[in-house]
Amino acid sequence: MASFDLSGRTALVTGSSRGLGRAIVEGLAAAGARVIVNGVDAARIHSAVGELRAAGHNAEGVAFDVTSEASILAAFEKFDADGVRIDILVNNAGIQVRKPLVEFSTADWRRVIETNLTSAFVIGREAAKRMIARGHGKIINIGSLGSEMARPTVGPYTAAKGGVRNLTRAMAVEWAQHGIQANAIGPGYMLTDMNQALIENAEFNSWLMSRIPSKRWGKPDELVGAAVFLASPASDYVNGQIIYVDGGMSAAM
Ligand code: GCO
Repeated sequence: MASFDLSGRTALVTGSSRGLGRAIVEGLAAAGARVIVNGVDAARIHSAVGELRAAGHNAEGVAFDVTSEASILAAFEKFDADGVRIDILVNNAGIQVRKPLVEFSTADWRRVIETNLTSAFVIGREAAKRMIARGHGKIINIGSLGSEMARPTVGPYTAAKGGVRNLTRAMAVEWAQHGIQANAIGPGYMLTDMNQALIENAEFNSWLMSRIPSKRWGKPDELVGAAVFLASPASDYVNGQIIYVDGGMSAAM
C-alpha cells in the first residue's frame, strides 16, 4: 500500500549491525528505504551492508559511537557534505547492564544513560535541525517494557528507557508543527544477544512465560511492522506515542 511505501526515503538506524536494529534496518529497506547501517564495529557494519545489498537493498554504512557527540556531529556534517538527507531516524542503539542497584558504580550508571538515552537526544537534535528545515521527518525511539515498569537488577536501563518514553513526547510536542512525527516502539522480551543470559536461564524463562500472554519470546523481525508503520506516511498524524510489541506483557497483571 502506498501509505506504507518508503521509496525515496533515507533511514538511519543506530546500532543496526546486529540485534533489533539489524532487523529494523532490513525491514525498512524491504519497504523501499535507502538505509544507513550504524555501529562502532566497521567489520560488522561492512558485513551487514553486504548482506543487505546481496538481498537487493540500497544500503550504506556509517561508523560512529553514539556516546560521542564529536562523532555524531562529524557524521551529520558528512551527511550534509554528501547531500545525504536523513528522512527517518531510528534511535535503537543501547546496552544492558544487570546487577543490584546498590552495586552500580556511577560510571556504569552514566554509561547506560549515555548510550540508551542521551544518544537519542543528541542524534535526534541533529536530525531534527535538518528535518525542520525540510518540513518533514520521522523519528522512532526504541523504548522497552522498562519504559513503563521495572524489574530488579536493571535499574539504569529502566531509568534510561523511561526517559526515552518522555523524550519521545518532548520531541513530539516541539517538532510536530514542523512536520516531524516522533514516536517510540517498546519491544518486549526479544531473542537477541543482549538477552542471551536470560534466554539460557531456566528460572527466568519460567517466570517470564508466566508473565507473557503469548507464552513465548519475541523475534526481532516482529518489530518491523511497527517500524515501517511509524516510518511511513501511514503515521503522519501519529505523534508522541509508543507501540508495545511485547506479546501482551504490558497488558497483563
Ligand atoms: C532485562 C531485559 C529487558 C529486555 C527488554 C524488555 O534484563 O530485563 O534485557 O530489558 O531487553 O528491554 O522490554
